[in-house]
Amino acid sequence: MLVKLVLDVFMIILKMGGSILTEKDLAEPKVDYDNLNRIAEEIRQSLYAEEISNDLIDGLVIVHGAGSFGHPPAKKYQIGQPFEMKDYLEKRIGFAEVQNEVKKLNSIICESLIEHGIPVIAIPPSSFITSHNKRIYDFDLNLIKTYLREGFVPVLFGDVVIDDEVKIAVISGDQVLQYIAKFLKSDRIVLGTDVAGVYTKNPKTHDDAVHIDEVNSIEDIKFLESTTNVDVTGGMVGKVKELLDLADYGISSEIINANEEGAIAKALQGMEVNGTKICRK
Ligand code: ATP
Ligand code: IP8
Repeated sequence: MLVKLVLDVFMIILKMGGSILTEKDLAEPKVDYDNLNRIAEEIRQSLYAEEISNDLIDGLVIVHGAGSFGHPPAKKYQIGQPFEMKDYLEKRIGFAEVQNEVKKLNSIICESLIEHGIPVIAIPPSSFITSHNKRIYDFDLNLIKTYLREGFVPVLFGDVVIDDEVKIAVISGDQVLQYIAKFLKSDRIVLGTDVAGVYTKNPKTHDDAVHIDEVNSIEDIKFLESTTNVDVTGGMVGKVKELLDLADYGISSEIINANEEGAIAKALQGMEVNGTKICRK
């Protein structure tokens, strides 16, 4: 049975997708500053909105994706794929490169959030999380709890980690979110990406894609293709699988379109926003 580790705070996790914060289809790392600064402003407004209790600031965790900073090098070096020991040096260089890139993105994101008056503290997963066969198994949440108690907003992200089976692995921001949400029992989980949730097909490439309002089981998404060939962590399908896993613990989440001005602010404040809800029936 899960024990709620953070007590008596209304806890929200916001994932800002790499598709919205970066130009993800590019092979070169590129930040979308317009989106980043707009979303930072929406977060600021939500944290300090009069109708919202000040307690909110005690309970916000931000997770972001790797976008065009992390996915291209992770793909180039095939981090997480089996390899021979003679290739380990090259793999370690790849690991270092990916970590350095996601750190750069994290630094840019944190800079914008700080400029908008949000007291963020970056907590890089590679510095304290390890995995077993690409799934997180060692993740000490105490530091996150401590920062939350002190009124900070912890910022984590998709990163590379040491794995006891495949030696080095990529863990998505969605997996990080899922783990935190599960063990800290989050009250609201919002994932902002560049489409309004899940469709029957990729809405960016198929005009006939139909929106899915609610996903309750893996059966609902079995026909979906993987995102783009850039994403090393399963794209939209990988995201929904993580969220269904979370739904098994009675925790529901919503994927929304962060391109829509005001959508993140509304979702953080608990208002209705177009998107896809992931929950068990
Ligand atoms: P990151 O993983 O870098 O944080 P993200 O969380 O923003 O990125 P992606 O994993 O890139 O999100 O998933 C969103 C993308 O999934 C959209 O840009 C969309 O084009 C693509 N996609 C593919 N198939 C579908 C589908 N059936 N429904 C919705 N989006 C889809
Ligand atoms: O962008 C991927 O995390 P995501 C992390 O949340 C890396 O899928 C390092 C590519």
